[in-house]
Amino acid sequence: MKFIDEAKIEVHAGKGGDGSAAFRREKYVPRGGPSGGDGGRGGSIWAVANRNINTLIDYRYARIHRAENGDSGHGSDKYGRGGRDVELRVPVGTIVRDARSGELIADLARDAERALLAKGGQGGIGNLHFKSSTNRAPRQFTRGLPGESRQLDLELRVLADVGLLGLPNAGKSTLVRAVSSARPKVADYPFTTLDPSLGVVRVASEASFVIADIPGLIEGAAEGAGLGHQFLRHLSRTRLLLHLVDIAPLDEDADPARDAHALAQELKKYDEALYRKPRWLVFNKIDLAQDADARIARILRTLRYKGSWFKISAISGKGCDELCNAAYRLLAGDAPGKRAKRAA
Ligand SMILES: Nc1nc2c(ncn2[C@@H]2O[C@H](COP(=O)(O)OP(=O)(O)OP(=O)(O)O)[C@@H](O)[C@H]2O)c(=O)[nH]1
Ligand SMILES: [Mg+2]
Repeated sequence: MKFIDEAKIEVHAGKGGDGSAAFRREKYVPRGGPSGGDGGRGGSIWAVANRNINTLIDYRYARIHRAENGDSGHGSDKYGRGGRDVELRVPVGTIVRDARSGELIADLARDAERALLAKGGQGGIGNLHFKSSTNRAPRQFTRGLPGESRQLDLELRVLADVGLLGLPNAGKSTLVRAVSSARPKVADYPFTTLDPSLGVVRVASEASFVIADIPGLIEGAAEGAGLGHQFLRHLSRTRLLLHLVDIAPLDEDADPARDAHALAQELKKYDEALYRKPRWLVFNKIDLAQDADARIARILRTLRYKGSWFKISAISGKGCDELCNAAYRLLAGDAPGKRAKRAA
């Protein structure tokens, strides 16, 4: 599944500080020479690849990035301080282009790779550098130069980190709409989703992941029932599966526990490796059942399920943050067991 995560940003490097035109004023030194120092260089802006960042979504929140200006030079031979550089942390695999010309500026293929996006302006020259045998009291100095400014397009080819599984109508697309800006179609009939799509989920700054919405899976998919199970290949690179279970199915004779078991068996038939990935049960549509907790307890008991589970209402968003935070922690390698150990 080809999915390109994109962001448009603006970078403005710092201006160089002006050179200074000052003269030495000291007691007992009657005619002090020039003492104006140079201005500091403006801060530059860099992109730095970081393997802990998964998406470009932070750059849709923060579009404009500026580096500090350099300080002006001063008297007494003092040079201005340089502006601090800014480092923009981006996912490994990010491609940076000039938005106007389309020119490729950087292709950050490896962790910690750096690329200069906008160079800080050079500082001006102070009058102490203009001193010569013929001009002992120069008043010349130069101004700092402006920093580079650029409009940039960031691009990243992403793969899904988290995959959604569930019967048609379980609410997979609704969940993707609740937690990301992706807008897959939602409707109250089965097989609304025909093609997989991806959404970017942001749980905090520099903490995001990609979720895949796929068509509903039904019993017998391995034999071609429903849409078959070919689309499960889109989940092959995921690291976590969320199995959505509708606790209030329209068909009142439906048995969510039995269906959940059947669906897991379909997964196993398709690919053992996929079946063995971490998979959590997510009980959806809790807003529709007064006795949601009792229903959930019954399903857990019938399935003898001991893994992690969540209860949500994808339509109202209830419980979705907890689910996404937990998913992110697993992806970031911060499993609950590990955290307990660290705290101890
Ligand atoms: N009341 C309620 N309705 C929900 C909830 N989540 C989803 N729905 C409804 O359930 C129906 C199916 O939702 P979808 O998100 O299209 O389900 P899906 O799993 O993507 O379905 P397919 O694409 O057909 O596999 C829609 O009418 C949704 O509005 C929920 O938490 N509460
Ligand atoms: Mg759908």
